[in-house]
Amino acid sequence: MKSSGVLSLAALSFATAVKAATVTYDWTATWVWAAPDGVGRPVVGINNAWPCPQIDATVGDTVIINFTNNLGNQTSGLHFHGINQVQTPEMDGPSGVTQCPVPPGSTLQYKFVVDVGGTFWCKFGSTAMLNLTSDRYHNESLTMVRNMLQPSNTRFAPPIPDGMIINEGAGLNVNFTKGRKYRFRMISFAALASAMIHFDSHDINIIMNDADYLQKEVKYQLRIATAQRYDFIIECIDRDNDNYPFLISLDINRDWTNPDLGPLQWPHNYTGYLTMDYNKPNTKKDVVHKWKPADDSHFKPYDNEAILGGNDTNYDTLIKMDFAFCTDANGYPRACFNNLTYIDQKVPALYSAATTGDDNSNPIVYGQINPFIVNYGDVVQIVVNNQDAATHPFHLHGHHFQVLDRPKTGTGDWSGRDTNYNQKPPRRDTVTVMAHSHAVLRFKATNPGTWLFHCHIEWHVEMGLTATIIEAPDRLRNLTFPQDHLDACNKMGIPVSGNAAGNTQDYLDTTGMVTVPPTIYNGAMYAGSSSKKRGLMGKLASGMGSFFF
Ligand SMILES: *[C@@H]1O[C@H](CO)[C@@H](O)[C@H](O)[C@H]1NC(C)=O
Ligand SMILES: *[C@@H]1O[C@H](CO)[C@@H](O)[C@H](O)[C@H]1NC(C)=O
Ligand SMILES: *[C@@H]1O[C@H](CO)[C@@H](O)[C@H](O)[C@H]1NC(C)=O
Ligand SMILES: *[C@@H]1O[C@H](CO)[C@@H](O)[C@H](O)[C@H]1NC(C)=O
Ligand SMILES: *[C@@H]1O[C@H](CO)[C@@H](O)[C@H](O)[C@H]1NC(C)=O
Ligand SMILES: *[C@@H]1O[C@H](CO)[C@@H](O)[C@H](O)[C@H]1NC(C)=O
Ligand SMILES: *[C@@H]1O[C@H](CO)[C@@H](O)[C@H](O)[C@H]1NC(C)=O
Ligand SMILES: *[C@@H]1O[C@H](CO)[C@@H](O)[C@H](O)[C@H]1NC(C)=O
Ligand SMILES: [Cu+2]
Repeated sequence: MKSSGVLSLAALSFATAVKAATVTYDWTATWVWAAPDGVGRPVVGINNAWPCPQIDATVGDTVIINFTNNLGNQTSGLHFHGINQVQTPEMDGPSGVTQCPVPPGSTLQYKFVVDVGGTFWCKFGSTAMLNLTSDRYHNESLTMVRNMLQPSNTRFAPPIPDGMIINEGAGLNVNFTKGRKYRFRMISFAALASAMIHFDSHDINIIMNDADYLQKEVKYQLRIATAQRYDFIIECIDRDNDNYPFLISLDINRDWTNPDLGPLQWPHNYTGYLTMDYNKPNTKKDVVHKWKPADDSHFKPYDNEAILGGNDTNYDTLIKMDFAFCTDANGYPRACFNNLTYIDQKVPALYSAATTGDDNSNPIVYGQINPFIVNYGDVVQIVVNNQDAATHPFHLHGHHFQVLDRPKTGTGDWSGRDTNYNQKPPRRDTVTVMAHSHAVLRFKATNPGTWLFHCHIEWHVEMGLTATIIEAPDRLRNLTFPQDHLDACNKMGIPVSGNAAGNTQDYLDTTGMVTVPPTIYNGAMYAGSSSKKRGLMGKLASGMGSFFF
């Protein structure tokens, strides 16, 4: 799988660059025992510790991470969620896409420039200033994925979380002082569930989504889907004179706006406090009678950037993806775009793009990874038709897209008419698409690379709900890779050139490409160099995912 033991990275402060610096880290992944909610299990730690360290950098800085995989029984890698990797597509991290999985005992260096400010994440990142939330699974992920990917799972059911954790178990309690404003940076590392948040007696002043500044929005409730980030301000005002509870609830409904679902289920509540007086006991509960979170598709970008292309109809390339669950040739449950599930190939997509000459603009070269070719400079419009009865959060690597339209549940597929779009659309990198409805997104193709577009529910990634944007292939033809990246491939026995099947003679010959997903799921399990399997986000591998603040 493309996301081999990916540890996603945390938290960069967003100060404006004064003078570009280089920040270097030495990170070794090892198994450590952790019990953030009282139930222990092995998790992937960095330098023998968990929670993992935070990266602090400034826009313009170069970040270098020497990453060593000492997990012993699993391949791994790092992905820097929300960092666009401008001019460094080979540093994006997903195994099978921009690199090979890093086998145990190997070291590989990530080096990139921080292109935008804001809150990003390292799946293992958590510090006092960062506040985080997650759903929590007690079972081992490999077992859960194997149980899910069985022909008997005809309802495509994902594992349901056992609970929720906030700030890796540390909780969230804010010392609340009159006259002060508190900036929260909320990150969802959840594998499945979104979270709702509401503060007793206080507005939520939303100023940023997914590291993009917004015109301030004053709201009462917010919903954060897996992989999203929100920065908001809570003010301690003159009349405040109490300890105020706030409520975070896991949203495990398939679609919280659907009135036909029966009684709403909010099984996992967390109450935190804005504490003004430590001598008062924190016993008050924040009660929410109905969740009606802010509609983030109507937020406005701080910089007022206009719709790309200048108007509703002016774009160069249309990528239309119909998403529905599907069944493969062996009767296993999968998720499909346009009736095709993503299947990991022999050669990582970026390596194929770099080594197949002019043919790299032909999607056939890449195999069944749902490749979409876009040309340099194109204004690209992505339309996702969600034909499922649940909402899904879709995430794009390499870009922050504009959200032109994200209509309500039951709207159905996109009509094909480009009208009534947001003229100043919010930009972000993860958007929730409503059930039986669609979303219209745009970005400008000025970042050559091979970028994943996928549902960020980890279970759906494992079912194949992923596409690959092959951006500006003519500018990828002479891309070179660092020797340590090539070494990882060699050690894994993975070819580094040719088409998806590793054919270096006839790039359009599809012989040897993988067209049916394997029936036995091995995730990132490593059993010596013969194992080419990749899989499982580190999050799942470690059973973690957390909602951070
Ligand atoms: C990271 O690796 C590079 C190349 O091997 C080395 O020069 C550098 O000293 C390492 N940095 C740290 C902090 O270990
Ligand atoms: C949470 O975020 C607030 C605002 O940034 C910060 O003051 C506080 O220390 C953080 N608390 C925890 C427990 O992380
Ligand atoms: C975890 O394992 C137990 C015991 O096998 C099983 O009953 C439970 O359903 C599993 N939970 C998940 C979320 O897979
Ligand atoms: C919050 O206040 C308590 C009690 O005064 C103090 O012990 C604690 O260190 C404070 N926490 C922070 C993050 O300032
Ligand atoms: C969780 O919070 C919601 C909203 O206030 C409430 O309706 C529900 O009863 C709570 N659930 C539990 C188990 O406390
Ligand atoms: C997917 O398959 C269905 C049923 O066979 C068909 O109606 C539909 O047109 C196909 N969609 C695409 C995008 O190929
Ligand atoms: C790639 O390299 C070849 C050989 O060095 C050169 O002829 C060609 O112009 C380069 N192509 C691009 C797109 O830079
Ligand atoms: C790898 O080792 C860890 C820690 O001992 C263990 O929890 C995990 O199940 C192992 N993974 C596999 C795939 O065997
Ligand atoms: Cu999904």
